[in-house]
Amino acid sequence: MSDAATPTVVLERTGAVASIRIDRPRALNALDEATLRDLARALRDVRREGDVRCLLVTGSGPKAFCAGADIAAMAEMSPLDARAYSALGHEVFDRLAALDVPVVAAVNGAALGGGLELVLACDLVVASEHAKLGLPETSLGLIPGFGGTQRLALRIGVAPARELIYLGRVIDAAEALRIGLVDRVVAADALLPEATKLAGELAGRAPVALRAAKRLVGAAGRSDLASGLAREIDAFSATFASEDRTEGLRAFLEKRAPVWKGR
Ligand code: CO8
Repeated sequence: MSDAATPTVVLERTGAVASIRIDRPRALNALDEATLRDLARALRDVRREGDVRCLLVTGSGPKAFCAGADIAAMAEMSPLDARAYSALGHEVFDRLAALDVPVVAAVNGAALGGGLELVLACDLVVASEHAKLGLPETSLGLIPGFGGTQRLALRIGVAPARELIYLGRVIDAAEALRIGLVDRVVAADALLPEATKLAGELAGRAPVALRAAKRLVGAAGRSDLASGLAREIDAFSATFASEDRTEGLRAFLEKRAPVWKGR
């Protein structure tokens, strides 16, 4: 459990990159209610800071990114309690997915159940070669309850999502890379440097353009193609009202690096 004196989520900032670390290593960073609330607070703080241009999400300790929802807590829950817990997880992960900056997950170990659902709410995923990923809820007589039935299918397709969820299969990083569940796999000691480098690269790119790209790509496949393409025309023309596009095109023509303002 966490309390005000011992928060289970650590928020740090290096330049334009904020990082959130789930810090409950004795329970393999499992997401009890207090940890979900600490995560919600950290996300609120990231939004309030205003000038964050990329967020990195990781877990404390060598073993786990996050071992999922708290199994001990769930053992005591009524269906009503479970509904509230599931809704809280959805609310927090929806807020993470809706952040208007790119989010990079650095998966340092097991990302299981709610832990993988946390990964699925992020934009890009860098995994340690030791990472294990899966939605094993059906092995516990449950189903994924923090968005996994939808976001896994959206990320890797319905057929491979069926196999992982129905069988509760836990896969290694190499297989996760092969099926498109993670984007990069690196040696364990290179994980944070690589993920931080990627976050820095994203933070250095045009914020207005990335914000629009994130919104549009995130909506792909969730509405009909014609509506998505129409939204792209709207967003494309809207970037022409930004200082960033004036700067980006001018910097290209002047053969210099652009200086983004984020507006
Ligand atoms: N919740 C609470 N505690 C946990 C969890 C968890 N999810 N996972 C591990 N722990 C605890 C263990 O109980 C243990 O505590 P203790 O030392 O007090 O006995 C400690 O962390 C270390 O764990 P292990 O000894 O098991 O470590 P191993 O290295 O042997 O194994 C594993 C690591 C493989 C990650 C193993 O711990 C494991 O399988 N954990 C469970 C993974 C899992 O099934 N996750 C899915 C949970 S269900 C879920 O996420 C549903 C999401 C939607 C919820 C909707 C709300 C209703």
